[in-house]
Amino acid sequence: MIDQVRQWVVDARRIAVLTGAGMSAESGVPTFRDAQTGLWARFDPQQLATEEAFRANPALVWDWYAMRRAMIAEVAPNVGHVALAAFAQRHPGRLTLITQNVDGLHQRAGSPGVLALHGNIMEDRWLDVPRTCCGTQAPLPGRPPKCGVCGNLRRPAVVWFCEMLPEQAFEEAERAARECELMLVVGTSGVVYPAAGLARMARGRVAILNPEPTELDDAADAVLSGTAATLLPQLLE
Ligand code: BV8
Repeated sequence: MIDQVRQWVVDARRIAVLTGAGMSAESGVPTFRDAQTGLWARFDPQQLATEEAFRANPALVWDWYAMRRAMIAEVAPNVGHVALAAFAQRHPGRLTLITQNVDGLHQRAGSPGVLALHGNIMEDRWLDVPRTCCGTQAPLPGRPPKCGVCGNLRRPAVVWFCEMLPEQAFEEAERAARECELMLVVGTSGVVYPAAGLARMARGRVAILNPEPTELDDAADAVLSGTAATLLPQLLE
């Protein structure tokens, strides 16, 4: 089956790639649903990754992100990230990379034009926007940092549950799905929408790369049972 998918890669002029947390597992970043190390196991992202939780307990949610930021700062892109970046550099304009991941590892590996649907955990922004005052004053240090004039809080620049995805990025991702001849779906359980829905929008063939079954397997033309760092270098060499 991998030889078949490799031929699909060779033949496809437009390739879309949708990645999830499993893409970064071999870099040492826990996935959300891995029972042993996954963040779902130790924290309930349904509770923590929401504006409601942040407003209710800003320090707790800020600390959760600070712990994740520190962990991500210690890791590096794996050979799967590097294979995607190298392919995009060898074939400009042929591969569109769409990620649900907030760890920035695709960008650090050198992938161009990454469509980061859920934002970037290493950046933050003001909680209350649009801003009406104190635009000049730097936020006061704290957990989370806050504005000394109006009390506005800094928050991670990620998309929380029940928040809209960045409009332009998602529009470009939908277009890439609808125009592609091949979509590689790598390291995602296919549970979180609307990102997972892109795999069902794909015009072309869909190949899933995952060591476990996913919620999207029924939409696939091929399911490769394996890891991102093992399969991607073989498919994209
Ligand atoms: C929204 C940032 C409109 C924060 C994240 C239908 C339509 C629209 C919305 C919904 C819908 N149904 C439900 C919803 C609501 C909700 C949702 O999808 N809920 C789920 C839980 C049911 N969606 C939303 O709220 C989205 N917004 O819809 O806006 C709207 C507005 C108002 C009201 C309603 C709707 C926003 C979703 C974004 C949430 N933010 N991240 C943060 O990180 O703190 S999502 C989070 O989950 C991460 O980004 C993660 O990437 C993502 C998805 O999970 P996966 O990537 O798939 O990771 P997972 O752990 O699940 O799986 C890992 C996989 O890797 C496994 O399959 C494993 O086998 C595999 N694996 C392991 N090792 C490897 C591997 N694969 C390869 N190699 C390996 N080595």
